[in-house]
Amino acid sequence: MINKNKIAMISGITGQDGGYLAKFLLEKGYKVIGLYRRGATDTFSKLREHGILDQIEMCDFDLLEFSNIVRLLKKYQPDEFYNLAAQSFVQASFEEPIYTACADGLGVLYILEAIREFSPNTRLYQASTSEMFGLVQEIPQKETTPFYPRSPYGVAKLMAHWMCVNYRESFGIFATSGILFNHESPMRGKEFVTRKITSHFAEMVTGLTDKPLELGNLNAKRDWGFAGDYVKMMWLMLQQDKPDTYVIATGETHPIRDFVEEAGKICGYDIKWEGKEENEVGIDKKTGKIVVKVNPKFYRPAEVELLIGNPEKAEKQLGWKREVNYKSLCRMMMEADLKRVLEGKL
Ligand code: G4F
Repeated sequence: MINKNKIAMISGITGQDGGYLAKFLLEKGYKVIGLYRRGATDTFSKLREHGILDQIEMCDFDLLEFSNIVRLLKKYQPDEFYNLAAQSFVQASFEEPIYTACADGLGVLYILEAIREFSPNTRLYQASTSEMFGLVQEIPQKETTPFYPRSPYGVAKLMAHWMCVNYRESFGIFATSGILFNHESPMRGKEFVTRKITSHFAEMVTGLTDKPLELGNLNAKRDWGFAGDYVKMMWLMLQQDKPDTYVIATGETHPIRDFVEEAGKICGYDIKWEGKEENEVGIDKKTGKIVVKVNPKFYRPAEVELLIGNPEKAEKQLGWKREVNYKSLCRMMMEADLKRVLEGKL
């Protein structure tokens, strides 16, 4: 309980990271102000599942409403502001590029301006992303790797990242940018590939569906960590003497098909692959049943083929080490979805 009187404001609190971070900060004694967008499809279910909803003061918030951001900052003068709000689904950003650019790019500038004018002592954590590396210019990617985003989402996030750097250098605002690689958990939305896989397999193996799982590019590689580990880094970054930029990653990468096989194994499927590209299928060797099928509908106009991060700076400077590895993460997610199916809560 070292931070009894500190106030943390978390935008995007209803998302995966918001729940883990709020829980972590409440345990540290923070007063947590949760900002959420009224009408967002994702409501309070994750906060309820964490058992913390009644401990958070919830406020309406919209990244595109400057006056609303100003009022909140003036009223609470938070010690720490974690900006986790965003249109965070890469594929959707190709269909909603303007909204994505406004929310994920301009929205962060609104927050920075509001901090600069009305709450200059607030420390900002900006949720940056490995999507900014896109067509990677170096392997593995670190803080100094040149950026090459491959989606409107990545471009918008890059604008936000550079705004943080600029406000740091120009106005002395404590704006820290955490370049987080993919981070997953049982609280991940089902539109993201890992959770799409575990939720579908849970339904398939329990007989709730007999349809194969339909996926896009099986060969893209991701560096997947556990969201519960990564939120601790967000906090650590704001406890430093100076704002900075940090890569948070595991340093391991796996293709999507590997995660499919791993999750499948936990459900008793032994998957072999047949066919090529859009005709590829995954067949359970024991039953001969097709359990996975490629559907080009899920291909992206421009793909990020490979992500693998180098977390050395964060490990050294922040003294951080992840606790959950790839296989345990996959098992944790698969088992959580199997349990949800059995309890009728998927
Ligand atoms: O799970 P994804 O949708 O995550 P993506 O695009 O890597 O983005 C996530 O991580 C970023 C950090 O690097 C965050 F900034 C971002 O907000 C988000 O959290 O897709 C992962 C990979 C892609 O290569 C995609 O093409 O999986 C491939 N994939 C193949 N089939 C699929 C599917 N992705 C989804 N969502 N659905 C599929 O059916």
